[in-house]
Amino acid sequence: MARILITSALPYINGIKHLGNLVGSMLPADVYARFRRQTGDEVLYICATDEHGTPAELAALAIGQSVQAYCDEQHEVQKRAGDQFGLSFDHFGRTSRDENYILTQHFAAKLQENGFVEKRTEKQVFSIADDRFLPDRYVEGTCPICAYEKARGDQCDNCGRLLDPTDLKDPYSSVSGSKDIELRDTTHLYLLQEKLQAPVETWVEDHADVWPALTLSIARKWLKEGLRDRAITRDLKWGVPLGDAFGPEMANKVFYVWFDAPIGYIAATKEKYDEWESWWREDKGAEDVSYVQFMGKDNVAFHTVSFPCTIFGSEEPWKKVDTLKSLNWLTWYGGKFSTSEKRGIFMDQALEILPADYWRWYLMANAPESDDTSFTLEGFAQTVNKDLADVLGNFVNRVTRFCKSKFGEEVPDGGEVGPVEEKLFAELDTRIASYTENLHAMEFRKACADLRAIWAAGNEYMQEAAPWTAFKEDPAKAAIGVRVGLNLIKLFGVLSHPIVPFTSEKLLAIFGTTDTSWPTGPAAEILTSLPAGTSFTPPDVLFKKIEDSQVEEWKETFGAP
Ligand code: B3M
Ligand code: ZN
Repeated sequence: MARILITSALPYINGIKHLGNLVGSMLPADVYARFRRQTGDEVLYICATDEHGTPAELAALAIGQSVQAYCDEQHEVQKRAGDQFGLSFDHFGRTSRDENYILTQHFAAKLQENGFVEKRTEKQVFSIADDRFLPDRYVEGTCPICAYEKARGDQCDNCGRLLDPTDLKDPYSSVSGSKDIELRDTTHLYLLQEKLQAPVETWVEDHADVWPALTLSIARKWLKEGLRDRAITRDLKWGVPLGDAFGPEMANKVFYVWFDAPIGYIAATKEKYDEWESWWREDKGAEDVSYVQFMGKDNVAFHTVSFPCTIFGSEEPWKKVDTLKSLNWLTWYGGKFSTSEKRGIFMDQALEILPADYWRWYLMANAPESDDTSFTLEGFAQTVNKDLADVLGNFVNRVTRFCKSKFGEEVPDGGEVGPVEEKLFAELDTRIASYTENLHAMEFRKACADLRAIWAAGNEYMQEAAPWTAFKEDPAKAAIGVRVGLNLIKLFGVLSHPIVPFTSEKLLAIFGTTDTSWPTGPAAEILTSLPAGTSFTPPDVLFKKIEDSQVEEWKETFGAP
């Protein structure tokens, strides 16, 4: 039994996540966590809301709420949506809790003690009207290159040029629109990443054989450019306070959100488990833990380079990630899903129109693994109708109904395994092995293709065994066909659990079981394991087909192009 620690990138607090966020980290992590639990491993799947930083402050301000109240509320909203999607977090914490304050301050103190932080004074834009320093992207003005009037202080969205706020002509605060802004001196703590390049680089290269290509290429790109020292504090009120450890002039500042957020993985574990160190400290039991992180590609640099700098700099034996599964973008009809512009479908809206498994199946079967993938409602409807309704749903319906009408609500006796069954068993042996391997490798699209092929093999078998035609002349032949068919339903219930857990539960409930242990023996044994006489309850229709008219309606509702 292996010990598997799993984390998915912490969803930012400013509102419910869209389907792109979901498939980029939390959903694949959940699939993997469920699978590893089924194979008998000890799994700890941790996530949390990432609550600090300017966007949270501004979102709260915009609706006249205190940022604490805003985060309290949004945390609950995200937690509920996660539950409804079946995300099986062992704990869903919050980076604004005490545990994270304490650990973040601890890491900063260690970095200071070990000579990896330094104070530096610099000039930053201060908005007098807003009474706050403005992060670069909240300063807007006219682009010096292309004259676009809404260029941001970090970059011009029109010509793509990287900018400094001081490059802008006629700069103003994008928070209030005020032009009453000036440059002021401010002092920040810098993490001396240049000094930490060597250990981080060695560590990355040590994983060159095991990290997926996308992860490795991003990490290498950053290392090749050379790590630069970076400010880990901000002039904000909402965040982990520096306290008095760094001098009185620093006491009113907070840590940068990207400094405290990854520490949140550890802190969230500590929120719930007294034995949290056995997962996170190599000197306290975590040396045999295997740690897997899931995230979208924009987060990879923070996890392969920045956060490792914090850990290496602490010079303490913290558990470091073993494998990072990173995903590309899911796009909304080829464009961007966007939280700020409310473009796309969000988790709560998705569940208002269809149950979680419809989305889970589509998203995982089309996970943006090797490339960005376009979400379309048309593609969604097609996948659901074909895979879930026609292949899986129809199979279950046909077998249970036929059995009920001819043999009653129990597994029929009689008949013997023949060549048709042998052929099915052989195919399933290969497919299940491949499915298992792909789940282990976190190759989710391939895994879904295997699962679909397993369902389809069931249909083909029923087609050939054709108990409905056999029944009159040869009831024993019909009985073996139905018996294997019922066994297949139970097997589908187990194998489908990682991807479509609610459906899995329904399939297993047909036979009154909840046992999802991963199958190990040969298919010939598995598919004869339900003894004759076992009673079952035919389920209601598992999946409803999506009508063209619904697709049209949703396209309208969600503003599909
Ligand atoms: N909250 C993801 C994002 O907002 C970010 C992940 C943090 S993981 C420690 O892009
Ligand atoms: Zn420009």
